This record gives sequence, structure tokens and C-alpha cells, in this order.
Amino acid sequence: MSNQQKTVRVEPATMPAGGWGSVDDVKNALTGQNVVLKDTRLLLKQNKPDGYACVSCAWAKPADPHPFEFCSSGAKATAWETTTKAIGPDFFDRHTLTELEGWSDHALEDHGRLTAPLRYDPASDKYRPVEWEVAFAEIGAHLRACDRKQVVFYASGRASLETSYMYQLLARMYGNNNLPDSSNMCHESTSVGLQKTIGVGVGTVGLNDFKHTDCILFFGQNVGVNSPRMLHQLQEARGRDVPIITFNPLRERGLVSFTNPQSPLEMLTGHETVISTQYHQIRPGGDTAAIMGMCKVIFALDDVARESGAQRVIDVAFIQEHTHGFDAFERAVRACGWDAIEREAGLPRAALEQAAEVYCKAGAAMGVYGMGLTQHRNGVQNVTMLVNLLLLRGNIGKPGAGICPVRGHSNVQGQRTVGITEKPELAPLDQLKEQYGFEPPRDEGLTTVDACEAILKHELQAFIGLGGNFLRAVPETRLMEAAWRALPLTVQVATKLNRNHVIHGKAAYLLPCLGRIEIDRQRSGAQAVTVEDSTSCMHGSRGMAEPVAATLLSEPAIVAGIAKATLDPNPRVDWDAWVADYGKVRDAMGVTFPEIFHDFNERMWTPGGFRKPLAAAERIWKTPSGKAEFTTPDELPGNPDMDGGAGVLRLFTIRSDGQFNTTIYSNDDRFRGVHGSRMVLFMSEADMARHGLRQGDVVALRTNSDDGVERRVDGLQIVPYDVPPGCIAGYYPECNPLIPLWHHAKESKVPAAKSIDVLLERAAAVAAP
Ligand SMILES: Nc1nc2c(c(=O)[nH]1)N[C@H]1C(S)=C(S)[C@@H](COP(=O)(O)OP(=O)(O)OC[C@H]3O[C@@H](n4cnc5c(=O)[nH]c(N)nc54)[C@H](O)[C@@H]3O)O[C@H]1N2
Ligand SMILES: Nc1nc2c(c(=O)[nH]1)N[C@H]1C(S)=C(S)[C@@H](COP(=O)(O)OP(=O)(O)OC[C@H]3O[C@@H](n4cnc5c(=O)[nH]c(N)nc54)[C@H](O)[C@@H]3O)O[C@H]1N2
Ligand SMILES: [Mo]
Repeated sequence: MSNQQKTVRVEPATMPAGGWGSVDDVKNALTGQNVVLKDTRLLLKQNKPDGYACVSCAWAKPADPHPFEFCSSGAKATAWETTTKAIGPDFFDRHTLTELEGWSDHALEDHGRLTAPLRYDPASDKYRPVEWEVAFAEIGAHLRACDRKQVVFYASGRASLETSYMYQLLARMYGNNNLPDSSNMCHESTSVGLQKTIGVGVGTVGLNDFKHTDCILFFGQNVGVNSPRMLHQLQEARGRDVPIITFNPLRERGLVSFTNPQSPLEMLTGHETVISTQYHQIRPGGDTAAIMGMCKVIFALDDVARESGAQRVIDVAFIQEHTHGFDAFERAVRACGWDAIEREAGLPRAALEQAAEVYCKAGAAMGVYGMGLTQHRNGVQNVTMLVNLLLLRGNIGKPGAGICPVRGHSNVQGQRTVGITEKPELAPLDQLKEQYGFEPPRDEGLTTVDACEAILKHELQAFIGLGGNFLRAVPETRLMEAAWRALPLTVQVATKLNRNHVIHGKAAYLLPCLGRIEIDRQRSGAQAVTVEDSTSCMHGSRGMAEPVAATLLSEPAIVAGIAKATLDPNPRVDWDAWVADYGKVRDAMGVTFPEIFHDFNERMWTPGGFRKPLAAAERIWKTPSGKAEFTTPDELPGNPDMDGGAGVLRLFTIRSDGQFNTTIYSNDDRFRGVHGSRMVLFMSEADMARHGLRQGDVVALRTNSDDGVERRVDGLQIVPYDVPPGCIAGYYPECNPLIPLWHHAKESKVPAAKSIDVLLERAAAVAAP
């Protein structure tokens, strides 16, 4: 049960993504969660126009779905949510919270779904059942007594558009814009970087673009695990011989090859599609430098073309008509030396020439990326550099081209669309004022990092969490856990028990909700909800499984319950009517955001979803200059606030296929061939030799900083892996205690979880198994 050390088994990771391994994996997930056969039929409705939107990733849901439009990750998420295992109040009779703190993340969630509303009882150190109405009344009374600027309304990216719209309204009517969400730890670098350069905070690529693209640049996203359904688009592109150029420090199986589990022929013949045609093992944080190098090559090729009178390599007409800031950018690229580029990127010039040459031959190219770009000190700059690279050849706003941030949580992008944001300028405050007759707060709200700082300074009076596992997902675990216990009030709306529930504030409530896959019955009948995918398409989603317990409330009902108990009555907001019929929430959204959500109740079932208007995809640039912006990078170094030094290793944190964020399905990582433990460190053979280490040796990591805070993680077993020397990888969230809170992206405040300078210590003795 505890986090103590287990022996790790390492096997050669030769299996392609997909393939028989993923079939076995689905079977194990279903049986492990006691999901009965009738429920496995549910999977046929996953991501279908008449079904439910998967609760795993946010990848696009096609209008013409595959018969099984789910992947092993999605099937696991479904099994994990529709499990028949449940935690009744009697569970807490048997366990104090102090005892539960010793349990592993896996053990906590593996006990199944929460079923009863609970209140912390300090006398017994246990959660005790409480009536829903009593819980709401007490939370409301507490919130009314707080300083309204010192309460945070956090959202993890899963809640529906309807719930999210109601939640942001609750926060603003309460009196603040303190609406940090998981995006603040994730694609906030995208939201900031793309808004600044192309005038929309989201990607421009749609599913159809994959059919027309001539080249895919793939930066720091682990498609085989984190968005496996996208492998279908990549496989189709590879079928047309489209090159895929990958930049990733670690050789990820899913980026190397893929066997389609939905093709009987491929399964029988074992046919594998090679996904990446070039694989560049970049140094973590080195993407700005690598793209700089590619831009240098492009200018050099363009010089040759211009001199010889051949067709230009850069898209001169596009640059003139559509962009701003080109001259300064060109000067910076030409002035940048190859030595610095090679050092920071950890790649030879020849590799970047090879990548740029292929890119320059492509008529239409797209840039796909994930956390490998965003979770760095220079996370925003990494994103804007990728935009520069695309703009040079006019690769935004034409078929087959564009920028494609791959979002994480299944509705994280949609939450922003309907107003969950701490940035007042991104919320339709004037419209909310007119629609609901109140004065919305205009001051900047707290981001996730700001909220953590406030908690550390004991300046926060209450934390409301709409899903998620905030305390486990944020950096600076040791200090944060200590400060968290001093919070006067914590309220968590959740499906499963996690660490952030067992570590709680002085007054604490745990409110169990329906999951999206469950049937949501309200006064007007069974309800549907909506979500927005990674390509800005909106989809309806109908719950189909019987709820795990009759005592659960839906998320809209819980938000409404807290709102009614906290806010003064407002005749223009009928929370009960909204809960009775979510169609009325969608009508209200249509009034607040008419361009996006007009006639939403009819349009929500459009096969493949309907797309929100995306100016940049039409080459309309909603930036101050009215053009797409070239941005000149401030600096090349990937980790400028940590300055390296002798013996320092650069750690990046990664996910396995046995997890969804802090939800740990199992201790196995099928793709990387690691079984039995997540307390491992992936290290190159060269570094192992240098440190005199063998596979299975146990080490500790200590963060290399001199700010007086001790940050360490013990008991990590060495696993040899194909990563560049000088770099090591470890799992998130196990390595989060090593990340200083101040180590975050400059403009977006996304914690820099992909480059942490650490020192390695050998363990004195091997811990007991
Ligand atoms: N099954 C499953 N699916 C998920 C999730 C999950 O945990 N499990 N999480 C969801 C969420 S919220 C999100 S945000 C997404 C996350 O999905 P991804 O964006 O894929 O995130 P990670 O797995 O953290 O890491 C991405 C990749 O970046 C590489 N990388 C690390 N540092 C660098 C760098 O400096 N440069 C480059 N170029 N690459 C680098 C890593 O080796 C890794 O392959 O997935 C979503 N989907
Ligand atoms: N070191 C490091 N840290 C990271 C990252 C990293 O790559 N490295 N990634 C970051 C990223 S990209 C993200 S998005 C964050 C994730 O941060 P969060 O979104 O806060 O965390 P999750 O692990 O997704 O939250 C899981 C919990 O959500 C609850 N839950 C699940 N489904 C539902 C539901 O339908 N409704 C409600 N109300 N609750 C539900 C369950 O109780 C479950 O325990 O972590 C960030 N932290
Ligand atoms: Mo994320």
C-alpha cells in the first residue's frame, strides 16, 4: 500500500504502439476494475457522434469514426471511471486520514468511486458522512465570512462546458477572478504564446489538415500514450509518405512505430508503420535553439535561391502581407552562432540541416507539440519559435498547414472558452454584467503558481477544487503539503479519492460527483453535456452507464448547491432551472458567446463536432498590429534560471501508459518496458558508466539550487534508457518534490517540469523491498 520501494523489472521495449499489447492492456484494465461485459459494450459508444466523449485525452473526434474510436488509454480511463468498486462511508470508519497519507496514489484511487458527501471530523481524524444540504449550507456560511479575494476556485480540465460556465459565474459573482486551472500547469504557454503571435490562444489545425499536409514537425508530445487516437491520422499521413520529423530527448515507442489494433490484417501480419522519419534526441529545453538552427538553414537556402533566381524558400508574399517583425527576427537568426545552437539543442548542425531541408520541400507543413515545449522556463518562447518557423513558409491558414498544440484534459480548452481564466481580459465581463446584472471583478486573478505562493504565505482562506489533484500536480511538494494543512477551508468535488483529499484544510469537505460516462438524471430527464476538443470542435456527450451510487450529485448540481448557499439571490440566475435542464445553461452560453454558441442545443450533435470561429485559420490576425507576429527570442539557454555546473544532470518528468496524470492505474510502463515500480530513473549508459551505476542501483536526487530549501527524492532505481547523456527522466508526480515553485515559464507561469537541474547521490543502503 505504501510508497515504499518495490523491485523493478526491465524488459526490452520493442513492441510497437497499438498492436496486441494494447488489446491485452484493455482487457486487463476492464477486468482489474470489475467492469462487466455489458459495460464493455459502452466502449463502442466512446467518441461517437451519438455517444459520450472519452474522459481521457482531448484529441479530435472524427465525424466518420472507426468502429472502435477508442485507444487503450481511453479504455483504461473508462474502466477506471465505470468501475464497480466503491468507497462507502464505512471505509472511513476503518481508516484515519493520517493512515491514508501513507498509501500510494494508486492504492487510494484503486479503492473505487466516492459515493457519499463527507466532512472532516478533527476529533477522530476521519471523514464522516454529511447531508448534501448541510454541506452546502456550511460551505456557504464559511465562504460568506472569507475575504473574497482570498478564495480560489480551481478547475481540472475535465468538467463539461456547462459546469465550467456555471463555475466561472460562481467565482465572479462571489467576487474574484481566482480561476486557475490545470491549463496553468500545461498549455498556458500555448495560450499566451499563440495569442501574442497569431491572435488566438488555440491551435489552427483541424482533422482535415492531416489529409493535406506534406510534412509534420513533432515536438515533445508522446502520442502513443497521451493521445493514441492521433496515431490514426499519423499512420494515414505516413501512408502518403509524409515525413514526420520528431524532436524528443527520449526515444518513445509510440513515435517510432505503430500497429493499428483496428486492422485485422496488420494485427495478423504484424505490419508496423514507421511513424518518425527523423528522430532528433534533443536536449531538454533545447527546442528554441533547434528551431533557431533550422531557421538559419532556411535563410541560407533562401540566399542561394535568391542569388540563382530560383523560387524563394521563404514565402515572401505571405511575410509581406501577413506578418510583422520579420526584419528583427531575421537579424537575430543570422547573428546567432552555430556553437551556441549546437550546445543548447544538444544536436549537431547536420541534424538541423537535415530537418530544415525536408521542411523546405513541403508545400504545407504543420507543427504538432505537447508538454516538451510548454513546461520550460522558456516555454512561451518555445511556442513562439515554432510559430516563427511556420510563418517563414506561410504555414498558417492554408490546408494541411498550421499549429497543433495537443491538449491534455478532455475539456481543458473548452473551460477557457467559457470563461474559466484568471485573466480578466479573456473573460466577457461586460456581457456578464449586462446578462446577470452584477459588477464582475476586473482585477487579475491568481494563476496556479500565484495560488501556491498565497498558500505558502498563509494568505488564502479557502480552496475550492472542481476535480483534479492540485496538491499532487503542483511543484514544491514538501512545502506545499505543510502549508496546505493550515488552509482554513478546502472543498473538493471529485470522483475518486486522492492525495489532495487525505491532505486537507482545517475544515474540509469531499463532494462526490457523477462522472461524464454516467447517466445524469435531472427533473427534465436524462441530461447531456458538451466538451471542446483539441481542434476547437464542440461535441455533445451523453452518459450511458448506470451511476455507481444513487447518492451522487452531478457537477452542475454541486456548483449550483454551493452558489445558492454562498451568493445573494439574483433573479437573473435561476440555478435550479439550470440544473433541471442543462439546455438552459447552453442557451445562456449562447447569449454570452453568440459567435460560438448560437443555437447550441441543435448544433451540439453535429457529427465530428462544430468548430468555433478561428480567425487565424482564416489568416485574420487579432493581434495589436493586425498581423501575425514574428518574435525575436530573448535567449537560447533552455534552463536559464538554473545555471548548471559540475556534475549537474538535467531531469525531465514524464508520464507512463499506466497513468492519467496523478491517477496511477498501475506500476507498469508497457511502452518503456518497465514493470513493478514507478520509482525509477531513466539514464543513458554513458552516464551510468560515468557515475559507476548499474541497472537497479538505488539513488537519490537533490535539486541544484541555493535558495535554502532542501528538495530531494530518495529510492529511485536506475533503468538504462536511450536518453542523451547529461539528461535523465523520472515520473510525474513522483518527482514533483524536486521542482522549485519559482522555476516556471516566464510569461505563462507553467511550472518548468521538463528541465530541473539535479544532483545525484548514491543511496547508502538499498531500501527494504
Ligand atoms: N494516457 C494518458 N493520456 C494523457 C495523460 C496521461 O497522463 N495519460 N495526460 C493528459 C494531459 S493533462 C496532457 S497535458 C497530455 C500530455 O501529453 P504530452 O504532451 O505527451 O506530455 P508528457 O508525457 O509529459 O511529455 C511529452 C514528451 O515530451 C518529451 N520531452 C521532454 N522534454 C522535452 C524537451 O525539452 N523538448 C522536446 N522536444 N521534448 C521533450 C518527453 O520525452 C515526452 O515524450 O496528455 C493527456 N493525455
Ligand atoms: N512534474 C510534473 N508535474 C505536472 C505535469 C508534468 O508533466 N510533470 N503535468 C501537469 C499537467 S499537464 C496537468 S494537466 C496537471 C494535472 O493536474 P490535475 O488536473 O489537478 O490532476 P489529475 O491527476 O488529472 O486529477 C485527477 C483527479 O481528478 C478527479 N476526477 C476525475 N474525474 C473527475 C470528474 O469527472 N469530475 C471531478 N469533479 N473530478 C474528477 C479524481 O478525483 C482524480 O483523483 O498536472 C501538472 N503537473
Ligand atoms: Mo495537462
